[in-house]
Amino acid sequence: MERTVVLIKPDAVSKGFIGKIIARFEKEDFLLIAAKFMRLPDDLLDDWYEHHKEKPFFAELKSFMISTPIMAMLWEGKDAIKRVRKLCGPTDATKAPKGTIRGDYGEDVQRNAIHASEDDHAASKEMDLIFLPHEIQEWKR
Ligand code: IDP
Ligand code: MG
Repeated sequence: MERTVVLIKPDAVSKGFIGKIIARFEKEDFLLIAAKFMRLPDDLLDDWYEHHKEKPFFAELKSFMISTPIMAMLWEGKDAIKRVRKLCGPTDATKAPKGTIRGDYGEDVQRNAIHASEDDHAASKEMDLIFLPHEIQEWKR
């Protein structure tokens, strides 16, 4: 079983889409193993978006990400990383097909409703940045 980190971002949180987005994952039989409604610390965001730190939109991206609490979750399932990325759709919500989470709930390339770990390496880094071991539910399968 694979684990992946999902954040419901401030645009979707402020529009009341948390429940609708969670339902998408439950419908695909992913299991929720950890969750926190939290405001992300500034230094965590520097680490999280390290790959964008030289980009002109970096400061704006960070201020967007701290504008409200986010819903951070750890979802478990078969091929979770790839399958969850597929459910999210492409980064630019204006280009994301309807039926994907970004296509249905996102606004644009920045305010795109959701984050999901890109690969194995990102998933384990992001899991460690947000969750302590005792906050993770180990289901017997
Ligand atoms: P991803 O979220 O689809 O993995 P990344 O390229 O890793 O896409 O970018 C991380 C986040 O940075 C995006 O989800 C989006 O919120 C923001 N972002 C990416 N590209 C741009 C841009 O060109 N302008 C503004 N924000 C961007
Ligand atoms: Mg990414």
